[in-house]
Amino acid sequence: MDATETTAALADRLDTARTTRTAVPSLTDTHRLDVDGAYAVQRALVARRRARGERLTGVKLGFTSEAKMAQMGVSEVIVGRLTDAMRVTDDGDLALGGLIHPKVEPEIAYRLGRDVDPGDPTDFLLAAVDAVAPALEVIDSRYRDFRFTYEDVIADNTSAAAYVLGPWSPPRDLRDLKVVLTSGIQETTGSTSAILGDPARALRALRDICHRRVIPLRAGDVVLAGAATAAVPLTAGTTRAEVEGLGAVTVRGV
Ligand code: OOG
Ligand code: MG
Repeated sequence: MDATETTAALADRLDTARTTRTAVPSLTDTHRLDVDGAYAVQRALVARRRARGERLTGVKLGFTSEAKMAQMGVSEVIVGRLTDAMRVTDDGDLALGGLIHPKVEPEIAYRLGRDVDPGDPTDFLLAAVDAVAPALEVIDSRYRDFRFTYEDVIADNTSAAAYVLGPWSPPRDLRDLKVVLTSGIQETTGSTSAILGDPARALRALRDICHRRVIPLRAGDVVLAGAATAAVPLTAGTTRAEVEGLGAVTVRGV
């Protein structure tokens, strides 16, 4: 197989894993995949979703916190794509039966008020943000037991499965805000400082990756800045994230 065929075959494997809810072994068990190759598989995977009518709604960052890096054994920020099919309304239901082994993380969402050129070093992403919100991200690795390499997880669109946005408010300093994730009787506490010291730094990292990976940043796009705590299993019932001063966001696993 040449590189293009391999990319298509690996994207098909991950696409089928998701649609049939069957986890697969790490791609890198059997294929040599570098970071460029991994983003090529991600593009092909997202293209399959778009071909079925899904619309891109934004981007997400992964591994922007120490807790996540430690939990997953990786050390560099990654980017994935969000689509309208992943969006769950605040306080809405999410069918657990449609997922493999979902986990949930508390996040911060930024909304872009205008297009940004990732190649222009004078165009600051933060300056384009017109609103911020508390968010929940549901991740659902298509790999068995969430076991993957850095390249694997990029190929798998960074485990993206669903996201929920709380109320938008005007942009503000988001450093050092307390974050509480409540799921059943389990409570996990963190801080927005866990996100690269300041979630605004995630935006800087994002612009660089989008430039390198030729990912456009458009007006209306949502940016998930990455988890503020380690992820916890998403179970039936209510999961809620509260970010100090920003409000709360809820999802119901059904
Ligand atoms: C990859 C996704 C990481 C985050 O917020 O750090 C991520 C994974 O942990 O499966 O979304
Ligand atoms: Mg996340």
